Amino acid sequence: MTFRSGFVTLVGRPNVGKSTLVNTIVGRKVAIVSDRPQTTRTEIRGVRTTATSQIVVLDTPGIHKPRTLLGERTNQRALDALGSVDVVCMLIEANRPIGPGDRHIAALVHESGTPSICVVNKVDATDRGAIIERLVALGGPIDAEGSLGSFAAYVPLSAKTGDGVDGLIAEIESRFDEGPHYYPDDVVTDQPETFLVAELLREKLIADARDELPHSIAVMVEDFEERTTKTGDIVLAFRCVVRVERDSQKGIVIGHGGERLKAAGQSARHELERLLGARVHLDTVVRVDPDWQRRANRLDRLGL
Ligand SMILES: Nc1nc2c(ncn2[C@@H]2O[C@H](COP(=O)(O)OP(=O)(O)OP(=O)(O)O)[C@@H](O)[C@H]2O)c(=O)[nH]1
Ligand SMILES: [Mg+2]
Repeated sequence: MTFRSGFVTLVGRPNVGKSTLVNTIVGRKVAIVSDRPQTTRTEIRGVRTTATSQIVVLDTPGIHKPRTLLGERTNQRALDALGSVDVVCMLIEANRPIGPGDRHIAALVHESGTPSICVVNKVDATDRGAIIERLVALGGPIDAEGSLGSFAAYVPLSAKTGDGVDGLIAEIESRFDEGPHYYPDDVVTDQPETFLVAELLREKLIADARDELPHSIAVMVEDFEERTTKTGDIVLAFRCVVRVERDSQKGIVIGHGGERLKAAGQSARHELERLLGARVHLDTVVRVDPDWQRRANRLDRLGL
């Protein structure tokens, strides 16, 4: 039997569900998710391997009108991931009208010349009639309202419930040629552990954050150590630095008596212990660093 493999990029506006879909395709959480736009800031690879195929799926930052250097860089990362892959999946939301942002991204996808699939996500959040109407409009004349130009396939699904995801996987695999194992069978992501730790802590910190705060937070692991306890248990200890842009934000992140930061840290730790299969210790400090989003040297240091 032939083994098929290849690379697929997920693109779309912020918040359409790209990271959720990556996690569902891979079957493990590799990318953080939030209901705030512009959560993903770097390209993240997820890997799904079966007996007959390997899909390397690239999660990208949502493409948006940039207001900071960080925004410019994240957009560029998404654009870079459009070429040099076998398939591009453009995600839109079933429960929201198509807007200028979607049309802009669709034009970029078509320009790339890469075989493309239009994924209509969040079908669980709207009714069947609306989904069918959306699909009919998408397949209509290219310049008609509701069309995004011509895609090789249209797949309605729910990244959240998994409904329809097998259909997308089949569409992707059918466009792959015979190929190698790009990653060993047990690998699900290319990210180092320290990146996952920083991202999960950021996810917990932005989960109940309001207004601009989610955008102002950056998390980095500055130090890592593997310790053995007296009883012989291994503990993975990470020193995390949370950056915010203003003093007032520092207070909000830490919370009254440190409660908020503690709760976020605990929640991240529990999830990390499950994912890494080891005991985890997080040691976290919060620093104010005005304009970290606008300064190239800061972004370089943060790997952003
Ligand atoms: N109802 C519903 N919600 C979903 C679905 N997929 C994702 N979401 C929600 O949509 C929000 C955004 O999901 P993400 O996966 O973070 O979106 P994203 O496209 O990666 O966003 P950026 O990283 O900001 O570009 C979260 O609140 C998800 O829980 C879905 O199939 N159904
Ligand atoms: Mg994302």
